[in-house]
Amino acid sequence: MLRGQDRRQAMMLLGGGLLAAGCGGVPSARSEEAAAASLHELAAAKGLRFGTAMAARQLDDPNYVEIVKRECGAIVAENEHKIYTILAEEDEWNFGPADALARFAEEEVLAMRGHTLIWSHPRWLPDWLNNTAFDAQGAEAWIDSYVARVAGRYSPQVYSWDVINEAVDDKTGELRETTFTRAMGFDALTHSFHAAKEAAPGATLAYNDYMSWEEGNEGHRTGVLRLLERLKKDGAPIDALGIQSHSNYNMPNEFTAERQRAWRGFVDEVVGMGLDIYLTEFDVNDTRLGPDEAMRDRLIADYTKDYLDMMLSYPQTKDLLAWGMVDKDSWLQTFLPREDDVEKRPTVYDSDYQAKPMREAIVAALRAAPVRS
Ligand code: 9MR
Repeated sequence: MLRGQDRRQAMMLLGGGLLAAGCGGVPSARSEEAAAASLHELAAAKGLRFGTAMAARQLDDPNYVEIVKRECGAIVAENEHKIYTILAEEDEWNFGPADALARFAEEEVLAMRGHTLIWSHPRWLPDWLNNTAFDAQGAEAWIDSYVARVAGRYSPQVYSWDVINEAVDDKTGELRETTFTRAMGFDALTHSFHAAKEAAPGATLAYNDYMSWEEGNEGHRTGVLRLLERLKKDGAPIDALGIQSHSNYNMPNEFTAERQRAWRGFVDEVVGMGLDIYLTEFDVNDTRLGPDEAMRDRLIADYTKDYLDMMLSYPQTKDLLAWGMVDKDSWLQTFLPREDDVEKRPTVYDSDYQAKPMREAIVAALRAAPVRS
């Protein structure tokens, strides 16, 4: 079996040959092509990256590994780069799980994305850190040394970092308070970007958040725009907005024309600031749909196509990362549980590792996407 570079080159040739055969071909040749080419190859042909979140424990699941190797050009650590993993206790550094993912990415010639240097939300920072009372200088020094150690360790492998994650309160649109912002105010964010630039000068730097097209997200969207404007004004070296692309509350059949218009307005403002867009955590929640699998898969696939058509129509969109590739491992199985206890179907492959209609929708959206540089 081919591994790493050899495998990828072979796939390139295969993808290129099939693409060439597809030009002007009959419809059946086209669908064969769509079935044969990997999501990564289809994305790469448009100047995009396709990849997925991966947890270190999934390295022990040969079926998951096979899907990642077959379909993906990039991985992002699901939890392994978070402060609560790397530094759960003060001074007890734990790079083991992140290193394991980094090694896998290197062996398989997969690009590696970093998520996240500072999750700007006390719920996801370790208690010992929440309970540390910094003054401004102390907070700055802590950020400098943590970011240097983490981003430095994975530089230049990690091509892009979520420097700050979820700093905006989704209800009020205001900045969340953390031990860092208490000490430094907004400068805690700007400073983190500078620290990341210094530690990983070759990586693109993103602010990542879950504001979405859904009802009730207006304040969150406005807050994120305010935050991005301030980062730009203060000279933070920010390259992109990570749009997580979870749809948690409104169901896939509720992506209405009116919501699409409002959402497009938000994305227009973001690209108007000169930022790229990474779709960093794509999945689709089906909590309130009936249990019928075929019906759910169809609605999820339709939504996937509509959402990706819109987002990939922006040449600024560079990455499409799924938040997991197999249903049974999705965080959504336990988040907002279904009342009927039926398994959710939020990802590309079902729990028997079989591709679902969502995959065809991604193929169609990638094929329809304009080429970007
Ligand atoms: O999928 C992740 C889950 O395993 C973790 O328990 C959870 C808390 O760390 O984070 C999940 O991933 C989140 C991501 O880091 C940030 N955006 C929302 C994602 C889903 O909650």
